[in-house]
Amino acid sequence: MSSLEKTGEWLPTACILCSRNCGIEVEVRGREMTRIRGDKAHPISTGYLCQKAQRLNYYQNHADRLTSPLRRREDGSFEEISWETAVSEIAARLLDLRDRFGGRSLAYFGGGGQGNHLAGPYGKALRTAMRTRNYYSALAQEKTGGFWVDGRLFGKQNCHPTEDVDHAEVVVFIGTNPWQSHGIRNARQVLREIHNDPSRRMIVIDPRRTETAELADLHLEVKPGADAFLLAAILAVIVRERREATEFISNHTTGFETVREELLKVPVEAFAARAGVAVDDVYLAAQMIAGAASCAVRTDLGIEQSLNSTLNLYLRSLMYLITGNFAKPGGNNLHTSLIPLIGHSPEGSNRHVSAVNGFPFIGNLLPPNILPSEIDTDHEERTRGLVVDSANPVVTMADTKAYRKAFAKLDLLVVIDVAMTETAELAHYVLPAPSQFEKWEATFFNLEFPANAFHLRKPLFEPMGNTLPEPEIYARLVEQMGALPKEFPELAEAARASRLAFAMAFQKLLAEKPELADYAPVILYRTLGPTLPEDAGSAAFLWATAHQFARKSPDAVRRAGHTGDGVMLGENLFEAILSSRSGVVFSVSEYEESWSFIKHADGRIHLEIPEMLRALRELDPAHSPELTDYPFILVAGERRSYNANTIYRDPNWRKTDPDGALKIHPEDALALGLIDGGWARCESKRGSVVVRVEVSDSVGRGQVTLPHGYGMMYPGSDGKRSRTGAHINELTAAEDRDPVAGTPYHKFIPVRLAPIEHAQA
Ligand SMILES: Nc1nc2c(c(=O)[nH]1)N[C@H]1C(S)=C(S)[C@@H](COP(=O)(O)OP(=O)(O)OC[C@H]3O[C@@H](n4cnc5c(=O)[nH]c(N)nc54)[C@H](O)[C@@H]3O)O[C@H]1N2
Ligand SMILES: Nc1nc2c(c(=O)[nH]1)N[C@H]1C(S)=C(S)[C@@H](COP(=O)(O)OP(=O)(O)OC[C@H]3O[C@@H](n4cnc5c(=O)[nH]c(N)nc54)[C@H](O)[C@@H]3O)O[C@H]1N2
Ligand code: SF4
Ligand SMILES: [Mo]
Repeated sequence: MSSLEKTGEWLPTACILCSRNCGIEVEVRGREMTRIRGDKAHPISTGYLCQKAQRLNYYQNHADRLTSPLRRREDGSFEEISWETAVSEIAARLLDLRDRFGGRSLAYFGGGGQGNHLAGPYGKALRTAMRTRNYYSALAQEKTGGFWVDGRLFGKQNCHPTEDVDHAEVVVFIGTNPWQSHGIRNARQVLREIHNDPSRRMIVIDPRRTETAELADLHLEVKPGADAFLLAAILAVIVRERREATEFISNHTTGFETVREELLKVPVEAFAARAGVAVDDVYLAAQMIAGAASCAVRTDLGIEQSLNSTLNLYLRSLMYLITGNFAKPGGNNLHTSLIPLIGHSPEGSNRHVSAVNGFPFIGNLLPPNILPSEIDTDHEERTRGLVVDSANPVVTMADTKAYRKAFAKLDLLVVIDVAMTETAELAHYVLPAPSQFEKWEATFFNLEFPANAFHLRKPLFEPMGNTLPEPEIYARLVEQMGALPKEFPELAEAARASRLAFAMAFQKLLAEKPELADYAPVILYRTLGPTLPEDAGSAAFLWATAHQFARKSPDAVRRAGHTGDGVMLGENLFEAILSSRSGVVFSVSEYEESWSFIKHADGRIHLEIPEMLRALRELDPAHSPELTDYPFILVAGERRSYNANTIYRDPNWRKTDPDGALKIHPEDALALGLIDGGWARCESKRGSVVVRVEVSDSVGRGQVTLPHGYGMMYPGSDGKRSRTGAHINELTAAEDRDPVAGTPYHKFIPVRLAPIEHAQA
């Protein structure tokens, strides 16, 4: 691939820092990414990018890149080993644990971050060989409450509604700051468009006066953690004033009467007061939402990672559903997926719960908040072996202390990463992967509607050092574990002959040996893979994916401009995915098609969720959390201009906010004797961190905020490793989580603060 080592050429790829994955073009010189600009040919981002993407060379080239498989010695140091040794030893230890303690003793974490999901299906093959379902990921510390609600409303947890912000008259942002975090297409551009258009309105529900809130027509400064009260009050006003969409409700839903009765019991004034919002503003919001020709509701961590998380997400769904803003332009719509991001876990089955806590899977995932207690126990089915890929849970998941303690008890910890992370440092084996610009990659964030796109990215550089792409690592492990033969000569031969011959041979194999279906990605990689151009073998499974999708949704594929009859439509879709360097629209839906994505047998939306209505009944406006010892509410994890999860390790990528300062209201700072630029100790019931102070009136009294994505170790010019900024998950506790989804209460961490001298800091 030395032809990739070009000088001064602009090459298309995508930004890997958030789920938008904006198309970018990179000027490449040697192994450096020298300049970066938006790619106008990308079908969704059309040239947009934000300031974080400009710095991607700090991800590509830094001191912590891994270049060789490593094995930990007794004394904790690492030695370089060959891939053959690594694969055979790991496979043997996985088999040993599996066969002695059962597949349930093994677990898997991650499998893809903000930019890399192409290895996902291969990771699934490894889980099949491990005979485990235990699958933890960052999604299950934010989105699973919503998935659970969607499962009840629409029939399956992977019925995923997406908000059509582009066409909405009124947009409601709850607990999200898209100006910084994005989450919606070309956020800054779109937010300005809404702000400047007199016929459109924006409502923001956020305790902080964020950049997004500054652009809003109505900013409801809810008290931290009190969203359930506010959302219930808004819904109550809508039904009290009979502003619900009567015809939509009777034609398309069930259970409304029960929901309505519960909402009518909501004491609007008391709930508004508890939420800290003027009653008039509650009425105004209800009128704006119910009176709009169309309304899209977009939510994120501000309500997902706070008190009443799953209830909040249910109430936000009712907001667009009872007002009839579903399956229409400017509403929330179910969308197609070329590759679904998650699956569906049946409720009430004892096979779909964790071994120790009995915690139910949602969307096939378990919440990271329970993992330490699944390991650190005497339970006979405790987790003993763990494979982590593309995640740094020791820094990023709630309760670092519990994680470190639990990980020390593992019989086997394998980490696959591009960098020496805090989690990798605890591993028995560390397996190095090429960066996302050194291999074929893609994400499965294909969540758009009506036009949905997929971007298969071609590598810009040769792989660094002795790294192997994840698909190769997983294929070798699965083969070494004896789950699959190393060769399928007949398939390989058919692949060399023609795609049609291959299709027939592949179908014949799966018909004869259906048990191989879970290993299909590996089989395709080994057989069809070598026939694909430009070493794109790891994308081979997309051939089967494209065919399945075209069979299921031929009209949507044709509307996206792909042609061909029968199998040729799938074949052409695959070719388009493989050859389009800037991404391709794979489906264009009609708005009414949202109805066909509902999975309830009656085709209706089931509005009544008894557990949620009970949680609503139990909301007590007279009761507030006890805050005597820890009087401040810390938002542990704010998105800012210069944080991007833990994807950048070199702190020099930041242009501002080098320490990730704690924002505090001027009067609170004054009362505590904290000064702007000074230092403070921030202490929760679980731990304490030292923070830089930034006095800011964008936060309310009693609330303070810290960014996430700090607190990692990185070597300075003298080679000594030091920490940048506060490691906020030293403050969080695993047990502070939502009862339904297990998502953490990161936006509601009671803390106390005290000034300290710089020397101490
Ligand atoms: N710059 C940047 N962008 C990112 C990322 C990054 O690291 N940096 N990470 C990406 C990832 S992984 C994700 S999941 C998204 C998350 O994106 P967001 O959820 O939009 O980001 P946050 O800043 O964590 O939280 C959003 C808002 O919740 C508000 N909030 C806090 N407490 C409450 C509350 O009690 N109620 C309400 N209603 N709001 C509250 C905060 O003030 C904040 O403005 O961002 C993505 N984009
Ligand atoms: N307190 C608190 N904690 C938080 C948050 C918060 O707001 N507050 N935010 C949470 C959220 S929403 C999220 S999504 C998580 C994110 O946390 P994680 O899921 O742990 O993921 P990332 O920080 O995105 O980084 C993933 C890892 O992927 C590695 N990586 C990058 N490219 C590749 C690759 O090509 N292959 C492999 N194998 N590895 C690669 C990086 O080096 C890094 O170690 O953090 C969560 N943690
Ligand atoms: S919004 Fe910014 S961080 Fe997110 S993908 Fe686009 S350029 Fe990257
Ligand atoms: Mo996230």
